[in-house]
Amino acid sequence: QFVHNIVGHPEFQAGHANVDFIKDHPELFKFRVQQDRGTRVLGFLGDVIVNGNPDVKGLIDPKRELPKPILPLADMTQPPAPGTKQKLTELGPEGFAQWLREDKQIHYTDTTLRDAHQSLLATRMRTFDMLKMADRYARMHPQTFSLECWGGATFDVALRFLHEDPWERLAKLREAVPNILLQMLIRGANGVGYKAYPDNLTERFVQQAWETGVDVFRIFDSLNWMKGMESCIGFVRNKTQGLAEAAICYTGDILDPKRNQKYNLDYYLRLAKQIEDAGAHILCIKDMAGLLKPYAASELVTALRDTVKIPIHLHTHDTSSLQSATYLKAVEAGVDVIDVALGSLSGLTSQPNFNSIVEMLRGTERHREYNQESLNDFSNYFETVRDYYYPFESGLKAGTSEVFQHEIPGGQYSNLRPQAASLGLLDKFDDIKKTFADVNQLFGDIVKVTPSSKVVGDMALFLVSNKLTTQDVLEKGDQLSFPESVRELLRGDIGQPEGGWPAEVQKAVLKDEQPFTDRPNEHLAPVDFKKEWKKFEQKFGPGVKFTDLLSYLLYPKVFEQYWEHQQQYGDVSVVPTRVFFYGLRSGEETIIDIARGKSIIVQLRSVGQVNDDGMRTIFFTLNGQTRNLEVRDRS
Ligand code: BTN
Ligand code: 3PY
Ligand code: ZN
Repeated sequence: QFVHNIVGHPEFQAGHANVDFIKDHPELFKFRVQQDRGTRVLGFLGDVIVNGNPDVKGLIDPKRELPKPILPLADMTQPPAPGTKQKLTELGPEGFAQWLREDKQIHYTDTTLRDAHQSLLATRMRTFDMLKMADRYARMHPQTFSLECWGGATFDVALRFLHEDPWERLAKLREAVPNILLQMLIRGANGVGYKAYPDNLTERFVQQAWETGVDVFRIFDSLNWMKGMESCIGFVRNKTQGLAEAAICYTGDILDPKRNQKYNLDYYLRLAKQIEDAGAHILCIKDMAGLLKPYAASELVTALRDTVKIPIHLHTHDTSSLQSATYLKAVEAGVDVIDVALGSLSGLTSQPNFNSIVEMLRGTERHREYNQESLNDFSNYFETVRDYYYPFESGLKAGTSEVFQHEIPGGQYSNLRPQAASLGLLDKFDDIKKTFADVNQLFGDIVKVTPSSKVVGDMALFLVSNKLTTQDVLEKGDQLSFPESVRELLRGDIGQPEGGWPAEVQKAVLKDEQPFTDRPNEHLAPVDFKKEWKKFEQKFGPGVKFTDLLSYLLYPKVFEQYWEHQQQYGDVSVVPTRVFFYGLRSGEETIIDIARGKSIIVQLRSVGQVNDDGMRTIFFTLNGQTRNLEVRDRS
């Protein structure tokens, strides 16, 4: 932090100043000259040109050509037609839910801007590529139920790797799409994080998300624990006029006698009823790993329609490549909304293909009309955009029925491989997938979705890298020290699974530590927002926003680093993606819209030799004027 001012210094204010105060506090002299936006963004480009973007380090193919995406056609002289957003305002959440349940035509949630890239490209899609198409989409496809565009892992990744503000992303998407419901994924008491947060923090988060633009809150608990969802459902109902959509996470196979001891039809119906009773406006079947097979979908959706009165929204991942059949059966059984992704970002660990599913139903009573030519334009746009993110592709080439054994969620699959690679275990990936299934059984056969799935993954990596089996855990667990996340899970930090934790595993992992069975949030002090805001402003200086405080409270270290980056380089979300990841070549130029109505044209002329101080001079032109910049070569 930069505290320039002696009287503003917290220690001085606390009365701890003496004659040596100035000498002891060199930070008082680290003046930050606030540069203009153009200069700051040049600084960022300079660093990427000289040192590369660390996020793609070692993953770049310099010969790869990256053509420019073609924007889908739309009549931008007209405002977007009214859609589900206006319908929600008109009917209110209860009335809207009833309308949805009674509507005959199938509804579509487009997940391209959240789960599709989370599951295929390690969540790296930037706001830049979303904003180019969003206002066109609002005009061309206003009949879409919702755009899933926020929450899940996007919050963390935006701040941590993309150095952009997730709240700004949401606000800008809201402005571009005033007519279609915007949807987020929230992990109940775990918010958009990996642990339990104080209830009043989640409450403020939900309220702020609504105020910034979220309409549909898809709420789940990673163990299907009602206590992890209930309060969040309440926050949406009490603090917003949005829709509380709560999820049953689907695991196992209700039609397989070997897998349906615990997770059978009765189990899901019971949970669905509890969700309805807790006040959810919509019920979601969240099939995060793509395990819901077609005939099971028939049975489940039919029974759920008989059990609850609220509409049913189905989410799946096409990891096995079977899931369009699941949608067919679910649509026949009366599901109200299904999740799809634009063609070029569909399939494999992502959602089924929007463009094709529309055609699957054409000519039937449940068909909803779409301009297919335009849907294909949008798919083609993202096909080119996807290329820019090639370093983040998972390597999965075809659907795999292995998923029915390992049950790894789509959103985790693309992360587990690089995690294994970073531990030097890539050649053991098959073993890791099998061990993932073993660990699931060791933990008592649990629901696996963020964050519980991450813990199962951590344990699988731990066992494989230490050449241990789940049997070893039971036999000599008392001599082993397990990953911290495994201890937390078995202590009850993220809640209770159906049937409780297996006692002998708990004993082996926790040793003498006592587990708890109540809500982990009960052990957390509520956030004192007045006090936190004051501390926050003092630490980060004036100019911070309330949304920054929320980001900080959820991810303190990540936010701090984001803030440093933001101070040094400004808002880098406006940098075109190709330049953001790969820099510029000599002679190449780029146009950057650094603020509303203000663009700069930057050309890289050349990069100088590294000098004795380890610096290089970079010769740019900015709007035709020569600009030289000194950049440290850290390579
Ligand atoms: C260009 O002129 O096309 C850009 C050249 C950038 C070269 C940078 S300097 C630091 C790093 N080390 C290299 O060998 N190449 C890059
Ligand atoms: C997330 O929590 O990010 C998920 O996508 C879970 O499926
Ligand atoms: Zn998903």
